[in-house]
Amino acid sequence: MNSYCTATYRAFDDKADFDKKATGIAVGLTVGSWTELPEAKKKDMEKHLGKVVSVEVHEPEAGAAPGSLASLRYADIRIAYPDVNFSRDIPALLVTAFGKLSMDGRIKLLDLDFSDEFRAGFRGSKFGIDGVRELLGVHDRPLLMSIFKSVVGYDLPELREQFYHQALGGVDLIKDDEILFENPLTPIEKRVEACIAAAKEAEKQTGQKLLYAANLTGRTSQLRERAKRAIDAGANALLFNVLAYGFDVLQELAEDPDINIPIAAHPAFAGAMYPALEYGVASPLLLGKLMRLAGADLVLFPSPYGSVVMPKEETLAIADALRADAGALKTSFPVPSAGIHPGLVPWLLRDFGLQSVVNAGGGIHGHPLGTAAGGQAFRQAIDAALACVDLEAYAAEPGREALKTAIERWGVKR
Ligand code: 1AE
Repeated sequence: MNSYCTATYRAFDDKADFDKKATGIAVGLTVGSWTELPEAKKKDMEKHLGKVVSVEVHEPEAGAAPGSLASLRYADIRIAYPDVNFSRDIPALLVTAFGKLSMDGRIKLLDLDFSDEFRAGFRGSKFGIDGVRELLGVHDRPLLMSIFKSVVGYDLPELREQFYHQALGGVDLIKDDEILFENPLTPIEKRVEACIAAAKEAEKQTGQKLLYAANLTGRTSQLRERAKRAIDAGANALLFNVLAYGFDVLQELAEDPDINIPIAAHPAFAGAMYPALEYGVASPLLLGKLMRLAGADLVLFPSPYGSVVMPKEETLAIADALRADAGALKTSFPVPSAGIHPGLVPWLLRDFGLQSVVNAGGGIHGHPLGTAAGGQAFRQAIDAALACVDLEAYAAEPGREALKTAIERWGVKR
């Protein structure tokens, strides 16, 4: 029996016959032409033919705000593509379902439903939420991640110092800034050696384990060897700019038996793909489903209330795609990020729950009492939110100067 992967599109057009358009897509992206084929050939080609599953037309609503979705004429179209047409890899599926079509008028790819057969070709992440928690020994609260800031042009002792202060604040993970590339001052192996040494020193004081996600960069052909050298130097996690390289490169790294450490996916470049209403790829597919399928253990994306924002329903849909049941695929940690400060923590917990990572750069380094206090303020904010205690009331108690000062600096979102 044939199995199919199903794509959902939103196509916009003021006049089009959407049923005809859907048939054109289903035929055009599979067998190319149908009506002209001789009957005998049709029998052979049937198993390769795309099928229109549904077409739901939405007419513009009177009085809708100009430019809003409701003001536009569009159709949600579902097309099933036979698995027999493409190999078991993300590039093949993307080119089938949204290759040429992505350039053909006002159309956005909303979703892809993978057949069991297609999904069986993927191992997903090696660690997932449970595996990362196991490495850290933390099971009862959201994790806290800190981001290096001011890294370009700095040398190893300077990065080590910055790392040490972040570690002292009680964070669980520290990630490189995504713009720190291979460079003579702080090549990845040297960076890893220096930062892991700082992590061990900090652990003596905090008693806390820590993962350092070192940014894996450079030419694709060199990534595997570079990752292995970083691991030999002590690396215990990696950061990867997935969209600049492609999902398949992430999959190669995640499946490599010698790269046995978690991979955090950075969303850099995603803004070129998801925000337009009428074009591109919807963010829950781009940063949720596909990241998880390709093997990300943690996925960063903009939050609904920081400095770089994304509509809340999209952020929740990304988190859902990373954690929903997906057969044998492990879950991935949602990491809503950008402009996060302690006053947002109750919102982050309410919206993303325990199985998420609170992540901040400026919200830690910019703490008036220093970077370590920045981490401590977040840990205190997490404790308060878990106890369902008002942040300001919690901060007013003795020993909570870090949180109190952070609230003075950034406020509390109400
Ligand atoms: C969505 C990615 C966020 C990110 O990578 C980053 O560096 C955030 O920094 P802050 O927390 O906004 O300073």
